Amino acid sequence: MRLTDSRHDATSFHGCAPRRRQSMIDIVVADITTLEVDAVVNAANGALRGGGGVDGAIHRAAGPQIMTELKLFPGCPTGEAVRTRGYKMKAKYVIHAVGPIWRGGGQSEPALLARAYESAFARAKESGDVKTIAFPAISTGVYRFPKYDAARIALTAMLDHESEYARVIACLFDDEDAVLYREMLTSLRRSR
Ligand code: AR6
Repeated sequence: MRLTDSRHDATSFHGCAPRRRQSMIDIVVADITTLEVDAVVNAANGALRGGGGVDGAIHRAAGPQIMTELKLFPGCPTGEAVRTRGYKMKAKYVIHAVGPIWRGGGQSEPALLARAYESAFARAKESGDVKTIAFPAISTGVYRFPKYDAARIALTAMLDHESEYARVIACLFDDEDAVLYREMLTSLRRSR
């Protein structure tokens, strides 16, 4: 199932005029490794040596060369991100962003998650040729960040940067998460 921000498909006048894009944030349910985008963001760990979840899926899809490139980095602090090539994936780049482990909220987890999204956007911008970028819901799996707050933080960053990209994709793994994202996006747009 594929869900999109409803504003994305709005027509400008009585349905007769050419379609006009109002939103560049797409909310989709998919395996992020299958998306045809310039950059896929990975929910990595600080060691940058692979793992489970979306990290494992990306390493499997990209092939072993991605680990060879990652070994050039000593690691990556929480809230930061590094960029590698996408190798066997359709995406030209993988941006490995390290979100925080949820420890109850008193260890700057929300600020660190926001920084992870900002760092990922910074690595994308530095490449000079990323027009389309897809994000998983960083920290909401093994790292247990509460989904509602994580969605608000993720979509706030995406709204801040959407004008710089042809497409920003929030890629969720199940329909329930996509519904949460869609409602959150509508509410955040209203409050801007
Ligand atoms: N495509 C899109 N989303 C996915 C996919 C996929 N193929 N697989 C999982 N998700 P997680 P984290 C969703 O645990 O919480 C790893 O071991 C998943 O449903 O992958 O940041 C790393 O090496 C969830 O909503 O990342 C780290 O050690 C979201 O992606 C640690 O897990 C993030 O879940 C990072 O934990």
